[in-house]
Amino acid sequence: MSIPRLLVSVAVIVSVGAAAAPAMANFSGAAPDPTGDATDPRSGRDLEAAAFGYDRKTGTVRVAIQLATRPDKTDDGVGVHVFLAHRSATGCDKTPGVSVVGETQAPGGMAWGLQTGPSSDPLAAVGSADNFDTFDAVQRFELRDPALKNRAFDCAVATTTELGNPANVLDTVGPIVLKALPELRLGVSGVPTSVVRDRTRRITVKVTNPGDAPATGVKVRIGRAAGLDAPAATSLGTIAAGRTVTKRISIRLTRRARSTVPLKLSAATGDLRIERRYSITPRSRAKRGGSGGGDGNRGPQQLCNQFSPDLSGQSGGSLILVPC
Ligand SMILES: [Ca+2]
Repeated sequence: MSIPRLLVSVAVIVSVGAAAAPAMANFSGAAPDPTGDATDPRSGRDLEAAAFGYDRKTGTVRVAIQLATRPDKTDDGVGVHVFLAHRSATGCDKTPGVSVVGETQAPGGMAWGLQTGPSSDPLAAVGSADNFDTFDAVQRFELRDPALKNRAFDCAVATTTELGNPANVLDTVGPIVLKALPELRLGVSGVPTSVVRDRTRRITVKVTNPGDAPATGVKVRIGRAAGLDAPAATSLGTIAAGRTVTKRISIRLTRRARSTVPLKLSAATGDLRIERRYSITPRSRAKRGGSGGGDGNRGPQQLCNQFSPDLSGQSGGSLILVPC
């Protein structure tokens, strides 16, 4: 079956992203679930899909679940219970694991608990989370806490449960495997603020993968612009997690460069893309003593990917560009 798209406006996603750290999810996963298989046929009990993202560096868990219908405001709703943990021979049940519970009819009120040892142990940390979409067919919530950092959760499950009786599970999605993801950082140096026409300058690009999986087929691209002579794409191959690759790229402003020329550099692996933008002013002749145009062009803020879990595909989420 096709997985329904997440019905969340871009504006909402951006506002969440702007408040969050630039890191994307280091681990993510999504899965559909059949319609009509909940044990309670009433509105808003039936799960159709769930998506999870986990950023171990900031200790952020993002969740989106899709119900078959919008919860009915005239009834008491349903319990929502999701958890992220580690895989074992018996399922997604090995600690450390974090459990999040709430109700579809309780605005904002989600509670979470972190279990680091046997279930008989007290919870290692607890907290609350906001449900951004109470009463909606798609419900998203996010929790962030230092206690959730570096847990490397690798599986997740979402359930709906009878209100007041969480032992009565009405529908389940998962266990879903959370896949490790690469991440990219793009450093650029040597970009001149101005340059003599037809004189070649070399800039240095440094692409780092601070993520948890290899970044394959990494390419640095330079956007086309009138008067800019630069390679459209430079291949960097695979960058292992934690490694950096450096390349020098030659650029030149031609006679066609009339005024300020935009220089847009991006680095990409798969759907993951980051970019930096600069502008260079052409000059006709060199300043006294050299080719001029120092390396002081810092450009505007770097744009990075922000992860937002959604239900639109196998990756478990969408990547949007936000200021780092
Ligand atoms: Ca279902």
